[in-house]
Amino acid sequence: MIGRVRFQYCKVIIATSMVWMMLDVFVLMYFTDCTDGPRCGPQDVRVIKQEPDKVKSGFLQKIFPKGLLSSGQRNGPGDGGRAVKVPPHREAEAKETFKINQFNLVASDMMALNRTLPDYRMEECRRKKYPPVKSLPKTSIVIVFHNEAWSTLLRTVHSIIDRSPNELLEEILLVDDASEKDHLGTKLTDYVATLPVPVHVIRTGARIGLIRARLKGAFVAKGKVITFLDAHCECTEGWLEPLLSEIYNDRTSVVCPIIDVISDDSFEYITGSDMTWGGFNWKLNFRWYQVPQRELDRRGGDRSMPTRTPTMAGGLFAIDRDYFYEIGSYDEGMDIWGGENLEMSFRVWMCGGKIYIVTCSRVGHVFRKTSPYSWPGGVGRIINHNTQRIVEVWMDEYKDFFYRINPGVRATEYGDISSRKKLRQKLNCKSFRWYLEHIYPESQLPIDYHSLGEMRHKASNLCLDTMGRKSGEKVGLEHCHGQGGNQVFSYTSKETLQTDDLCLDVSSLGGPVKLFQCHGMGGNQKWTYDEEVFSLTKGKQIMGDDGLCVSAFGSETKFAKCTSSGAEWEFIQKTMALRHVNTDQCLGKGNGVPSLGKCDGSEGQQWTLGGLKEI
Ligand code: LR7
Ligand code: MN
Repeated sequence: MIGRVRFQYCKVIIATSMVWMMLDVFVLMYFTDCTDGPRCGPQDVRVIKQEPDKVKSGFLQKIFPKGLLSSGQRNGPGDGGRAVKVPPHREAEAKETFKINQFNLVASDMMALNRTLPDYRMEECRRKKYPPVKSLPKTSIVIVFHNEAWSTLLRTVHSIIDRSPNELLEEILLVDDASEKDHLGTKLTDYVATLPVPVHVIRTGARIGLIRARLKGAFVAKGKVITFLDAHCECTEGWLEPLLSEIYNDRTSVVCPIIDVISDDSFEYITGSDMTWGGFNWKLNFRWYQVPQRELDRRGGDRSMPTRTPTMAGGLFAIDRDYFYEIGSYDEGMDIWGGENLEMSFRVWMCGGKIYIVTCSRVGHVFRKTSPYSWPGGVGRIINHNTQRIVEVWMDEYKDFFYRINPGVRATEYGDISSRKKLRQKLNCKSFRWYLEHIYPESQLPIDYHSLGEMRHKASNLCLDTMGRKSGEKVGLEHCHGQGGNQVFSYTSKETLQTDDLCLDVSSLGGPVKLFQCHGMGGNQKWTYDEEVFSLTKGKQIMGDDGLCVSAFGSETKFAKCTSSGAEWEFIQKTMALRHVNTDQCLGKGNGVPSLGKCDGSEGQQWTLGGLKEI
């Protein structure tokens, strides 16, 4: 209610102070006690002195909502993207209200709805010339939300209006997914009616989840392009033009900004790296990984060029509206949250489109550690339901890999997928293998693999176990439980021993065997398994498939024509040893933990790999 009153107060003031000379007085009045007093509360858009000629020409009234004027240098909480310091007497309140949205609501409410942010773009981006605004396509911006806080939602909206050429904004569509907060009712509709670009609130009625809510927004969107944003974002200077100009150049490009981090605790704006792209792990969770050299080379080392990304985070992207429908919009069968980003990523790449991270466009997003809202039917049910719809429609034979890792997922129903399968056929999409080979060869999901299952140590009959540890930590040995999970490893065709996106890694002779993020470059993560060992004794000749025989040339062995007097070999054994290539040592057990030692062919260095197959 206070907010509403304050807003009225602003309107009254502005109505009587349209003459620019009076603005000075207004500024003073408004700022005097703005440390932590009632005027600095949640709905505060602070006012500072404007350039007189712009005010006279009505510029401000066009750019900012009636009565809410702001620009230039300011020094309030959070301005300049700085961290907000919650005063000591409000710390308890901040802690208490954190759980409402899973971010520091007090900090967010202390900041201006149009706080200032520096221009974070790299130099080359600021110099870049884009097509003139009049030739770029206009965009509708679709923001879906369920119980979003007032200040984060409106800060998203203000940042769009303040930092986009308004000629490019067709409209902003706020899709309310059955929120239960008073401030998102008529207060919101009244507020947005005062904004200088068309902002419409669409109500879904019942809770339909973010995927179907976005579809509702897209359905009424009039812009040539649709830009989707989460409801707790801040767009920075020049964010929109680079996105739209990529689509202008190629309507089958789906484009994302760099997603910077707005701290969930202090609301500090922290720039993200332009050297990461989107991937996914074995559970099909979206993950950020380092952009590989291959992609840097493709861009000729120019970091201001868009990065081709295998997947997108999902919340922030722009797409040509007609193309959005041509390529199959979203899977309407997906519930509440999750999976739609990978589904769209696979679909776009496999069916002829592209996905880019446009490194000249930066938008901040409040990253949260947990989700604040309810999950009807349970988180597990929803995620498993959505994930299976991806796996079943898009992943071909790789679905077996997924189910072997995540057998529990199968217990959840996933509904009817026939229309999505038909879509894939109609669009004549390529295979998932093609996607892995051509778009994502660095994938953590091995394109080919020799084994997938437990790694059992012969002498002790124990199994290699991650112990739930993370990158940089040691791997363990435990009783084999046969339940998969922490004991599932794959020996891949890249010769890594891998579990999810972690690889067995040894960095020094005799050093500990650790888990490390797989880097795909061999090195400390390269292992051979079960190299055959022969010895030259009396015995049989060994003939290969091609009719040639193993022969000895000095200390080397080669295939050569079989002769009656040829070398005779005895096959000793399959070594079953795992040899770490860089150190030329074999994996065994020392002090109860996996460790490397000189390869000696003993039982202590023999391993059986579960799910071994020929590839
Ligand atoms: O039932 C719901 N109805 C909704 O309208 C649940 C959510 N929502 C809204 C919600 O209010 C928010 O505005 O949907 C939006 C996204 O929900 P978040 O903020 O809880 O999602 P997230 O940021 O944790 O998750 C990321 O993955 C999601 C998978 O479904 C979506 O694609 C999100 O848009 C996406 N966010 C981003 O890509 C931002 C960068 C995060 C990363 C990595
Ligand atoms: Mn989000």
